[in-house]
Amino acid sequence: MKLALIADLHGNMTAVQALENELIAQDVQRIWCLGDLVGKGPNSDRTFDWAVANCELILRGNWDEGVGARTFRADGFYYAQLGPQRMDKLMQFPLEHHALISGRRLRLIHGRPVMHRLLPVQAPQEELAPLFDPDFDVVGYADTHRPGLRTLNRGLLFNTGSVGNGLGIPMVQFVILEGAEGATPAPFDLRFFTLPYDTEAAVRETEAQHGLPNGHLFVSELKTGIYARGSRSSALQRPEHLPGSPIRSVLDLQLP
Ligand SMILES: [Mn+2]
Repeated sequence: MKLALIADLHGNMTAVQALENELIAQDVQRIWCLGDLVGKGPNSDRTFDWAVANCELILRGNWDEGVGARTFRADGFYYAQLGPQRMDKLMQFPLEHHALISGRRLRLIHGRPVMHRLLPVQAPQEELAPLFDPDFDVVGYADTHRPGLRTLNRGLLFNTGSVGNGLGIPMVQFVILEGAEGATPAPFDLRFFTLPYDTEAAVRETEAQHGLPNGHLFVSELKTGIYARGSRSSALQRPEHLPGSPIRSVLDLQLP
């Protein structure tokens, strides 16, 4: 079985089209999406529709939940772009999925909101180990927008990276898992892809969406792969969320 694990499309349909072409070239028919279809990028409606049409499984990420639950008034652009039917579906995606592949018990999540804060694969072992409870062998997630792999005492932890908002490497990032479905021990193979795509076209798409919240920061991330939203000043562009809640809680919930 050959299975693509993708995540963090974030409204970047130019990146998703490049992904689709590569999955066809790699003869991958099955796609599981670990969430964050929407927000940040220019075309949340189109990435949502692509995922629904092409993915066997879609998990709910922190951005899907933030938008779907109408957490932030500044996100009104996304509500209008998605429309009520897609908005309703966002909150119906499950938060996690379990599978048995090559005899390994696999747990898949987006990251947040199952994780209470953003955890890179380099996070302290004591924070990551509970993800393997009660008896998982492999945990796969996304959320950081950076691919990663780590062998913990509890098992294998991997991160798919991001399709539409790759950080560190500003390309389409995803994983192809090869294994045999079921309990029989067998090879379990992960391939980490970093796929170049037409980032200039993605920038043009973003700049054409007038009113996209923090569109200039998304353009900066597309061009450089350097996270642009971490500064206090960018957090303060959402002032209506700040009274009564520290800036840090806003960052924890919504970023990247
Ligand atoms: Mn994300």
